[in-house]
Formats: sequence, structure tokens, C-alpha cells
Amino acid sequence: MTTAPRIDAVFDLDALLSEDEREWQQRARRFAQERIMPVIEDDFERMHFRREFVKELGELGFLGMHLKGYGCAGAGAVAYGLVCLELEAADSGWRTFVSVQGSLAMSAIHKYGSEEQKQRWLPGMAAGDLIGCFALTEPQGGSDPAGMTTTARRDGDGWVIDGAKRWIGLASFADVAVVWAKVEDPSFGGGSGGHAVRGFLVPTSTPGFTATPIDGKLSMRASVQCDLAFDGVRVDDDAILPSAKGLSGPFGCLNEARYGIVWGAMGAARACLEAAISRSVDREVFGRPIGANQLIQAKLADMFLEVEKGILLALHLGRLKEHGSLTPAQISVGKLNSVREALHIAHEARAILAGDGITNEFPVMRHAANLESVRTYEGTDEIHQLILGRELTGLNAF
Ligand code: TGC
Repeated sequence: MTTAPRIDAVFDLDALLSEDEREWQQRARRFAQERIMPVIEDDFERMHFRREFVKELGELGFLGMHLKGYGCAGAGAVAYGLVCLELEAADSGWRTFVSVQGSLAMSAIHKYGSEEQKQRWLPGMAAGDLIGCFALTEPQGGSDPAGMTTTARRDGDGWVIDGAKRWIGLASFADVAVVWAKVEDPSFGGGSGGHAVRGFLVPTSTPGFTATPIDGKLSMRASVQCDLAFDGVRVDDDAILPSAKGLSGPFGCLNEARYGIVWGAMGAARACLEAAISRSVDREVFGRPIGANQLIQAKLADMFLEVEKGILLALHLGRLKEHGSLTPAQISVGKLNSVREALHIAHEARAILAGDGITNEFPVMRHAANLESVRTYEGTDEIHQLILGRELTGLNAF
């Protein structure tokens, strides 16, 4: 494959970034190209998660990089987004790792934890010495966390958690799980007889906690997602996240992870576009490069438009986030658009590559398969359409 023209040189994104942001991006691009790319096709085929990269990601400052203090880099939202974009240009599994660790598990502790909880977990997680997972989705589905059936009941001076979760990234090698469960206790925010969702920090070595990797995935094969079982898992009183009361707790973390996806999916899209451009120049049919045909050029131009529009939208949301004014509905605009367009671009690139497009000589089919997961997790396309529908009409369709 010849080197594709630098897409980002055609459209000068750099002009809209600070020097610091460009440095974060370059650091992530180097890691993606030098460390992930040489091994990713093999890892994807063998369903192998490369544990040794975790420490390197910590040393690069990527874990919880948008958080302040506790060993975290305190970088801006745009810098974090650019890192997500570059990692996902290599593979969605590695952007997902950074999202689960930093945007979900670490964010939950940073936003809602006690000072002791923050001191205990965050520095090690930022360094890549400790891994966290985020246990929200349950086996019956992920779209309606209000319907969760995992419970935490008061027992003496602690809590006992029972239930099950599914699709929980990193769980089989995580050190700590942020577990969301329903409590029935008026003094813990449920009202009289009501239930409240609360978060608990559960060390994964706690008896009764089991994590089983899910086999048979045809997507995200270089990362790990698990089934979790909680069978009388007993934790001390200080395991509860004191400042997360109700569903706004986990949703506040989903906002962070969805924001990273807005950027990340555009990385996968860019990689597919680059492959399609390269192949259009290299591959000859009817005696000339296929890229000399108007039909191919029209497809490439449309793909390019959506990559650039998607990145500009991500940048706009990033600047809003840095000003503290980014709303959940705006994040839904970005998540829905980025993933939907990235998937379309991956399919178009696959078609341009013809038969070669289904092989692992090119990254396109792997990205397309990964994006099917990205489309579903952190709120499906349909959930984000309904969040926006509610925003536009004031009517709740859930
Ligand atoms: P609703 O009545 O809308 O809200 C309940 C409470 O939550 C608040 N809230 C939010 N707060 C912050 N950010 C948001 N985005 C929020 N959305 C809602 C809301 O203000 C309210 O607060 P309060 O204080 O008044 O009680 O709740 P609902 O049940 O009607 O929500 C509807 C809906 C569909 C929007 C919501 O359920 C939803 O977003 N569903 C999708 C959930 C989702 O994304 N699941 C996928 C999880 S993927 C995952 O867990 C990643 S793990 C990845 C890995 O491990 O690899």
C-alpha cells in the first residue's frame, strides 16, 4: 500500500489547535503507529489483549488524562479527544480501553468518590498499575439502566451485592469495579420504599465476584468484555461512592465516555478513508487506477467531507466542554453522527477495496466490525435519536 496523502494536511485542522494539543496528538499517533499497528491484525485474529501496553499508556499520560490531580495529566478536552482519535485510528479496542479506564472508572471515582477513595485508586490507575472497570449494563440490555436488577442491601456496617452485569470491558483483569446497584433504604436516597441507584467500589478479589470473558465476538476482538456475577459480594461501608445518588451518577460518566467516542470514531473513519485513497491510486482496472474514475472520486470526496465535518463537530463539542457548557444532548449529536458516518465510511471503503477489502491486509473490515460495537455501546443510535427527539419536542418517547 502506498502512503496515502495526509488527509489532515488537505484540511488544516492543526491551525485550530494549540501547540500542546498537537503534541498530545502526535504522541498518541506515534504510539498507535509504532506499537499498536504492527500487532493489531494478529491480536484481533487471536482475540488477544496486550496487557503490557497498559503501563505504556499510563506513562504517556493517557489514562484519566482529562482529570486533575491524583497523578492525572489535567489536559484539556480537545487534547483528550485527539488522543482518542489517534488510538481509534489504530483500533477501537484501544480507544475503548482508555475510555473505560479514564472516562468511566476513573471519572466515577474522581467525580463522586471520597478523598480516601481518590487517594487509594486514582494515582495507580493513572499510572497504569491498576485497572478499573465500570459495571452498569445488565444481561437483559443496556439501554434502560433504570431497570437494573442488581441490588445492594445493608448488612451490619457494610453492603451485600447480588446480581449480574454483561459486556463489562476489562473486568477479568481489573483491580476494581465501579458497580452500580439498586439500594432500598430511605436513608440512602431511595425515598420511602423507593429504590435508588448507587455506585460501589468493589475490589475484584472480593469473594463472590466473578468475571468471565465473553467468547465468540466478531468485533472488538483485541479487547476484553465480560459477564460479571455478584453472589453475596460483601463490601465495607466505605465502598459506596458518597456523591453519586441516582441515575445521574452513571449517566455523568457515560457523558465522558460518549464524548471520547465522538472523536474516536472519526479516527476509525480516517483510517478507512486513507486505505481507500491508497488503493484507488494503486489498483488498476480497465487499464488505469480506479481512482481516476469519477464514481470512485465522488465516493472519496463524500467520505472526506464526513470525516472533516465530524472532526469539526468534535472540536466544537470539545471547546464547549472546556468552557463547561457541553450538554448531554450535544454529546448525543456527536456520538450519533460520528459513529453512524464512520460506519458508512468503512462500508464505502470496503466496497472501493473490492475483494481485498474483506482481508486483513487492510484495516477496513476490522474497523467496520469494531464500529458495530461502538454503534451499540454508550447508547445506541436509536437511544441518541430519542434523546434528541425529546430535546426537540419536549416529549419523552422512552
Ligand atoms: P431520565 O429520567 O432521563 O434521567 C434520570 C436521571 O438521570 C439524569 N440524566 C443525566 N444526568 C447526566 N447526564 C446525562 N446524560 C443524563 N441523562 C439523564 C436525569 O437528569 C435524571 O436525574 P434526576 O436527578 O432528576 O433523577 O432517565 P431515563 O431512565 O428516562 O433515561 C432514558 C435514557 C434512555 C436517556 C437513558 O436510560 C440512557 O441514556 N440510556 C442509554 C444507557 C447507555 O448508554 N447504556 C450503555 C452503557 S455502555 C456502558 O456501560 C459502557 S461500559 C463499556 C465497557 O465496559 O466496555
